Amino acid sequence: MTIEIQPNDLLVVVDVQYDFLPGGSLAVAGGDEIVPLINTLARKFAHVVFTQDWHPADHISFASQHDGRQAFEMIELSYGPQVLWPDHCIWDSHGAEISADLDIPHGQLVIRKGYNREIDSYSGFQEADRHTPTGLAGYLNERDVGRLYIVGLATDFCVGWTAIDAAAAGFEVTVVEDATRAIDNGGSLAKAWAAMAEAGVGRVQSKDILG
Ligand code: VGL
Ligand code: ZN
Repeated sequence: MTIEIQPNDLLVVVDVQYDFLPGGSLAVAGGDEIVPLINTLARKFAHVVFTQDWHPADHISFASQHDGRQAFEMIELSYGPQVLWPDHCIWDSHGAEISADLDIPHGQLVIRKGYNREIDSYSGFQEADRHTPTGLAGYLNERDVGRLYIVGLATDFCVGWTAIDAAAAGFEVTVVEDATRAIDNGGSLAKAWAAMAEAGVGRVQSKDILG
């Protein structure tokens, strides 16, 4: 059965930025493969918004800021465990730009996240302290949107956390699995799908929407 996208449904395109694409500093395997599919899906939606990972050069999530630490190690920060990343999506750098291969002229909003030096933000809704809002829920509520569909990078970090926070904010939310790609570091992908299922996040394939 094909899902009928309604006029007030909204597509969230998460972090399709050069640093997460092949050649980028935190490249997600196959990240470029989803771009044409996202373009096709976006034509079904009257409403599309983007998230953009947007860090200062000395961001606390960068391994380079922690003596003797390597990328992909875990550390404990004031708000809990944090994966250390290679420097990525430094504001105003090429790597932070949203891919020009996205062809979504009707996109309506770009919400930036991760700009506070001391707090990471995978989610488009709330920073990793689980407290500081980005404003996206307020924006969506004020616009009276319907269901949310989420695509982009990476399934197990920014897509997953955005989906879970969208559900917590009261939205009916579905991830389009084949329009995402994962980092999958230390079992993170399986963990993310379990957490999304627990939160009531739907999981479909693009053919369920495109027919
Ligand atoms: C992301 C790690 C660090 C993502 C962002 O977009 O999934 N992952 N920053
Ligand atoms: Zn980041």
